[in-house]
Amino acid sequence: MLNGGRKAEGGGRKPQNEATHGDNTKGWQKDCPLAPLAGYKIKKAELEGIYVDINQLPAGNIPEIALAGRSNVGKSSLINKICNRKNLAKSSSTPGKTRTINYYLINDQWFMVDLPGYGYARVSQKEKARWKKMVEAYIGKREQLRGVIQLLDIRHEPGENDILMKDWLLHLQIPLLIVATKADKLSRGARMKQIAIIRKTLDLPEMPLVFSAQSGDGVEELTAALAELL
Ligand SMILES: Nc1nc2c(ncn2[C@@H]2O[C@H](COP(=O)(O)OP(=O)(O)O)[C@@H](O)[C@H]2O)c(=O)[nH]1
Ligand SMILES: [Mg+2]
Repeated sequence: MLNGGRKAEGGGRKPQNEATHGDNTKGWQKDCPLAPLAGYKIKKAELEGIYVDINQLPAGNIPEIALAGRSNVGKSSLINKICNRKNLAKSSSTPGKTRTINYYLINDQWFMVDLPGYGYARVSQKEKARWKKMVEAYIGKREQLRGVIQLLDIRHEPGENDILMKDWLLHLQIPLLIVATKADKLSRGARMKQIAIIRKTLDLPEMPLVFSAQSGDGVEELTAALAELL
């Protein structure tokens, strides 16, 4: 997990008083930090709302984890997979259409936030500007934000927007997890090669999490990482 050099606890926007994994895990966490997280399960997921205006986002202090990435990178598919649901998040065959922020309430505890995808060529400058304003305002100001999952297609070298997004998140010291999606599309050898390219292009100190919504690779690791972010 990248966090701009910041220690995992303290600092940033993380509240000091909340234990989202249930009080019974507190003792565990002290002695063996990963033990309770490895078993974290998403048991309940529901669409909470679809927003076009960040001024209308839910009030209150429910923690949020946002998903960022290019259109078509596999955000909706990832949500469906880790929530074990077929059509919770609409996977669109016309990428770039949705410029909304979609909120999913997970385990009645936290929100997974599907941000509109960037970098889709066939939208107008005006649309792009609107996207930029909305996502910048969300990531820059949202107090409830605990971390961002940035998705990259494992087959492609990260683009300019991917690099800008990652640098910006680090700059803001927002905990960041990079996930390489669509792993099933490559052989094992090709995966390793692409992961090396992604690491180099984004200057990552660690491996991205390798994920496939088709095969289920990486689901448990990702779920544990989400729990850790909260
Ligand atoms: N083979 C494969 N296809 C995927 C995977 N994830 C997404 N896709 C496909 O990629 C396309 C875009 O996925 P979607 O989840 O809608 O991307 P989004 O625009 O980021 O929400 C769809 O046709 C998906 O079926 C994956 O892990 N493996
Ligand atoms: Mg989507």
